This record gives sequence, structure tokens and C-alpha cells, in this order.
Amino acid sequence: MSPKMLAVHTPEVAEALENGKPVVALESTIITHGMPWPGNRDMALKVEATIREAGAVPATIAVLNGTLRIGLSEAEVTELAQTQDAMKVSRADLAFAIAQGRTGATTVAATMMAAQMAGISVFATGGIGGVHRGAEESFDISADLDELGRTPVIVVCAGAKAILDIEKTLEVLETKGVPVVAYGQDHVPAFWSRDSGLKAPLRLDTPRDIARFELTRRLMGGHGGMLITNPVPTGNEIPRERMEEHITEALMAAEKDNISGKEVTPYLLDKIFHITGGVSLETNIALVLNNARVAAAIAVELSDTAR
Ligand code: PSU
Ligand code: MN
Repeated sequence: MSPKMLAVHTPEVAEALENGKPVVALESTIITHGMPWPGNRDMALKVEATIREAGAVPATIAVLNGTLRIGLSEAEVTELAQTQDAMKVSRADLAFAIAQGRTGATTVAATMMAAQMAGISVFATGGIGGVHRGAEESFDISADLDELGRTPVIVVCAGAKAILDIEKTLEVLETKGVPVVAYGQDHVPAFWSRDSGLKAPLRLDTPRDIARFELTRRLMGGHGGMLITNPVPTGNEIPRERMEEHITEALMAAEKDNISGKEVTPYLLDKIFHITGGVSLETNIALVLNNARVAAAIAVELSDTAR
């Protein structure tokens, strides 16, 4: 079986890929484990619409009943958004979910794998996984970082969440040779906030510059992923100091409840959603839409330049 036969594309995505049109991959863990219903479905559909408006084709990726799907219909997005027991599928679980006929939502790592198999080079999400606070004890470091080191896909995010140790996350990315680019500013954004207080290793200001950088990397061969960190729009920002208080509260609750492994990120996100009375969700949706726009613009530039 060839890798292409493992995946089923929607006609829209298949046509776009065949004709070299811009395509943007989207993950699905953000739908099943990152946001509550029905905001999760609204977000997923709005992100797709935003990418179409920007002249690219969205491809939401998930495993449905054992089939790796590159692109979902509106009905499938709606159903997945309501699925309570979807697996959270990362690199370690992707083949398992397919072989076992399971339904699962892909993390950044698994979505990058699927995007590469499908020939999609740009991917938009909210936040990536990273090095958790206290990782020197727990060893909790997301497989997303390893994937960025090995799989040549451009990931557009709003930074790593401040529930993580952003400084250590940047160190690991540097070790793995992943370019971390701040989009339009000097500092790395921190998801809900525009500034993590940390200077970004690299800065680029236009989708064209990012496309040029990527094409140069391709000429060198054997490169992995690239991380574009795009700050949340000013009007939707939650200031860093306020976020820090909420995060401390959520982390204490996680420790009290003995949360570990894959449950950590969804648990913290849910806690923060409740602590902020839902404001964190509005911010989350705004930044994902913003990332979708930038990712689509990069995909458009890449397909123009590659022609
Ligand atoms: N960060 C978010 N929302 C999310 C995730 C991260 O703000 O939904 C999800 C992404 O799918 C990411 C995954 O790839 O969590 C990382 O999980 P882990 O730390 O278990 O690798
Ligand atoms: Mn983890």
C-alpha cells in the first residue's frame, strides 16, 4: 500500500493539490480537546471560510473510523466537534488509530505527518505543544517539537501557550534546528498575549519573505519544519500579567487532581476557560482566524513563486 492510499481527500482538496493551488492544513485536536461545543464547531467552520476568502483551500485533518481524512465536509466537522470520546492522535498514535478503525483528532505532530504525506506545506493552528513547566521532573515535552524538527511543513501559530515553559520550548526548537520566526514583531508572542517577553530568534514581516525563506531551505534539502509565531490581534489580547495569575491557578488545580500525560493540555485549557469566564475562548478563536489568514497568504505566495 502506498502512503497516498492511506488517506482520503475531499474532491476540493484533491483538485487543488493536483493543480498546485494553495492548500492550508488544519489540525483537529483543537476541535475535540481544545474548545467546548459548540464554539469548537463555529471556530472550525470560520477558519475554513477565512482560508477560502484568502484564496486557498482548507484541509482539516482527522482520522474518521480508521480512515485518514485530508479535508472534512461541514457535516463531518460538526459531528467530530460533538464526539466525546475521540482519540487524541499524535505521532505515536496515528498508525494505531488507522489500524484499529478508530476516530481520532490529530495534534500538530500528527497533522504535520498527514500534511507531508498529502503534499501540503502550510498548516495553521492556535498554539503548539511544547516543554511543560517542570519538565525537568516530569519529562513532559510535546511530540510537536520533534515533528517540527523532522517534517518539512510550515506551522503558523500564536506562539506556545504560557501554560508551557516558553523559554525551554525555544531552546528545544533551536536544538532541533527549527527556525522560529516572529511575524511582524521582534518578540515571540505568548498565545493569549502578544508578547512573551522573549526575543524571537528570527523576524519576518511579509508572507512573501516567509515563502522566499522556505524555498531557500528547500534548495538545501533535508530540512524539517518552520514555526511562524503570529501575535493575537491587539483588540483580543489578554495581558500577560493577568494570564499568569490564571495559569498559576490552573496549574495548581492540575497538580491537585493528579493530571499527567496527554490529559495535561486539555485539562489546563478547560480550567482557564472557566477561570476567565469564557474570555480565553474568544481570544483563542480570534488568534486562530488570524493565523488562518497568514497561513493562506503564505500558501498563496508559495504556489505563485513555485510556478
Ligand atoms: N495548544 C492549544 N490548543 C490545543 C493544543 C495545544 O492551545 O488544542 C493541542 C494541539 O493539537 C497540540 C497538542 O498539538 O495539544 C499538544 O498536546 P501534547 O502536549 O500532549 O503533545
Ligand atoms: Mn505531553
